[in-house]
Amino acid sequence: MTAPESNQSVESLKDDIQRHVALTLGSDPFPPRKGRYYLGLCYSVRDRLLGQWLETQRSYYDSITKRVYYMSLEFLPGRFLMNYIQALGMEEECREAVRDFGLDLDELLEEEWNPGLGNGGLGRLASCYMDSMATCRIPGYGYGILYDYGIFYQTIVNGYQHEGADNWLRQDSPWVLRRGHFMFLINFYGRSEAYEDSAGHERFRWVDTESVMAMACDIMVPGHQNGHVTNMRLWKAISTRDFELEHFNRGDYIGAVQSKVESENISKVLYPNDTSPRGKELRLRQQYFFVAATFQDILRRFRKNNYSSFDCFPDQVAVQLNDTHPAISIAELMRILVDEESLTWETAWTICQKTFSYTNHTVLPEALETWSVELIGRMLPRHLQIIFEINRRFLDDVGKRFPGRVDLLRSLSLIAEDNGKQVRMAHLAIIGSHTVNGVAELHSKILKTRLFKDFDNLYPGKFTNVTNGITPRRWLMQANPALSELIGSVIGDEWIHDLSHLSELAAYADDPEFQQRWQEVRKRNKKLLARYVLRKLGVGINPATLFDMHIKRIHEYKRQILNVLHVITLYNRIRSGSVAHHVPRTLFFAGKAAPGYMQAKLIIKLINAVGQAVNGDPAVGNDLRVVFLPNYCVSQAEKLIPAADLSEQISTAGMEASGTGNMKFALNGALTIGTLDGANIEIREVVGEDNFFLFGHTEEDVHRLHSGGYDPVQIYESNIELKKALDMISTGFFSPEAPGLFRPIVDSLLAHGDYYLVLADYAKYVAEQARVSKCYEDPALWTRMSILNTANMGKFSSDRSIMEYARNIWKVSPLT
Ligand code: Z16
Repeated sequence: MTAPESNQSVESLKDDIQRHVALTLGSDPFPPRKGRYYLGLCYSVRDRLLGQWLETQRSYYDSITKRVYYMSLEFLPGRFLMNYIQALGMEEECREAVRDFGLDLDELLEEEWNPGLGNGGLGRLASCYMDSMATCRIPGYGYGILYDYGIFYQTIVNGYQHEGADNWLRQDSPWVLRRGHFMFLINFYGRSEAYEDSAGHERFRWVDTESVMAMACDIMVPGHQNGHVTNMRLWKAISTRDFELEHFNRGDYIGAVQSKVESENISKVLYPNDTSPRGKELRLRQQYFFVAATFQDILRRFRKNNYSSFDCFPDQVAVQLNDTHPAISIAELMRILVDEESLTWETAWTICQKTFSYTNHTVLPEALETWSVELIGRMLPRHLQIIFEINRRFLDDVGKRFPGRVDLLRSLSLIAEDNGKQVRMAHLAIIGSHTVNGVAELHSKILKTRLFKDFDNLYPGKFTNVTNGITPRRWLMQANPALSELIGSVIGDEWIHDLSHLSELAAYADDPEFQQRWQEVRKRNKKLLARYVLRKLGVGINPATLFDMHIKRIHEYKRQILNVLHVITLYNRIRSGSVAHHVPRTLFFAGKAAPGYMQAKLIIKLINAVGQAVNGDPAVGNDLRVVFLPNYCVSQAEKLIPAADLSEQISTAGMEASGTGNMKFALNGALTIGTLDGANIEIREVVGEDNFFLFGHTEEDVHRLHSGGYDPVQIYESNIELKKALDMISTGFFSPEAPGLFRPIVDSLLAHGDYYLVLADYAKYVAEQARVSKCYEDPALWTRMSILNTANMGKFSSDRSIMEYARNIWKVSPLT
């Protein structure tokens, strides 16, 4: 770009910003104020994307291509502004424009609130996939709910988690385009009524329903500098006019307003449980609301292309179910095809199976969704009938193929009977889909050989794997500009859209000059983080120490406790002077606990209590620090990850389906200490055994130990350091004001069998941590390992994942 042109574009951007401040926001542009100019910049950037977005959406219609519908109750897109700016390739322009107003772009970016429309990995994965669909030009849409309140805002008060309301739309977001005229009617409750059609066949219709409207709200997702902009459509609940009129006519004004407000509660708040769904009525209402609205939109688009027959529906539509949360889709599509479009059951079922595919994200038994037959029957009476009919035909079929196998019928049935009648949503998703995938090799294998073994026998080839990925745009280019620049200076920028190019870095792994530049970048990132921690917590940390990070949802299977036991062990060693010298470490913890998960909340308190003891002990000095950063979210992850030396991925083997934080760390040059679990296994495979700190029992060991004979008490008795650490916790060393406070944690380990095998892995973990420290003392070795981690992470781009879905599951190809 020539200088005059770029000056011109900077000048016109400046004009736009001021015009928006004055005419969109109605504020005086003088003097330039941060908050107003931030919004002015947002609107100016948005203007530049809208044209591309309209054109992309039009091109779908023109090419009558098969589209992908990625249905997810959760999205965690993170902040948009920088993502949009970089997608448009106008970062320098923006920096200059705001600089001319005496403002700093990086400061403006901090004005943006994070849309927390998800819990953790599953929601963030959906957003990485949106980014990759846009960058790979896969014709697709994301569908979800526009919650008024995202995941709760976490504060730490006296070491305890407190939950605050995250009213992220309080000040309208410039990124959410509300389509006030674009609404669908959604029905609930009522009853299913049989009637005879003109040909004398028995048919059903859903009558006497209550209804609510779904309003479309769109968010743009741009590809990286390719002019392609994908749409994410989030539904917001709006009460129907009928609803109001009925009450108003009765003269019941207050009642009218009250029921209006209640019906709009559907999209009010995200449920904050990550892996243990609670069978709450409002949650099922959210699921169906979102499914019914999305299918009306899908059908509207299908009809718009003038299709003569529904037989070609699966050639036009691929629906990916992100976990079982949208699985009621299968009954909904059957209802539409059979009741409204008058297709035969058999035809409708074939269409369904060709349309849907389902991604499973967990094997934890408490996470597998079920809904009581009573609730579904009440809220969605016609859908329950359809589910029963699907089940009847399915079990009929199984009975014919495996005569006399009552056990098999019971294990495969859509209805579980052991705990009152419950509909198993995973079973519905499996039989209604053509493909079911797990999210990492090990996880997919467990689905086939343990969790859904009987289904795998029944439908050979239906189960497959697509290992998760992360978008290099957000997780390297945007989050780590210094490293991106260094990488670019030796291998160019190809990696941004083809991450396999990172392998060219391997040639520099032992180059002393490159190593030094690598270390400088990492040091710089650590200093930036230290400044952030000081600002946020008022705690000083030393960037020369080893930054050891455990950041993810707080859950027993993720074993934050194992890490805490290591910290206490180091603490005891330092205090007793039993190590000649110690590699100074700073431990970072961050993550939210589900508000009803008491054990997880107690773990947060314990981390903070241990931190308080360690940080306040003069005997420890700089050698060990523990910080818990409140309110972990996407933009906090972007600050933490580029500054990490060590990534903690220490879940009990077999329990973390994939993990994606593990990928973000390794991509940014952190080394991993981890178990053979989820995607850790595949990360270790590509970065090399020598460049990964492995410990712990394997999934098969875990399975064996769970089958009997595991005795944590015996391990406790025989390991002095472990015993000491546990005794300190249970006798109140970290809670002198309430000595029994942490008893439930120690009880879960000693009295209740240590289900997550913390004690079983303790010794190996502590030993491997010692190896970490030793390697860290050799900067050339550590830096080499770090470079080789980044260099070999090409596989974990979400572009690769999306292209696998496109080729093998959706059967769609990129637009040209
Ligand atoms: C979630 O984030 C995940 C699983 C689940 O059942 C529910 C939620 Cl909200 C996570 C997995 O725990 C994690 O291993 C995986 O990487 C992620 O989903 C994306 O697949």
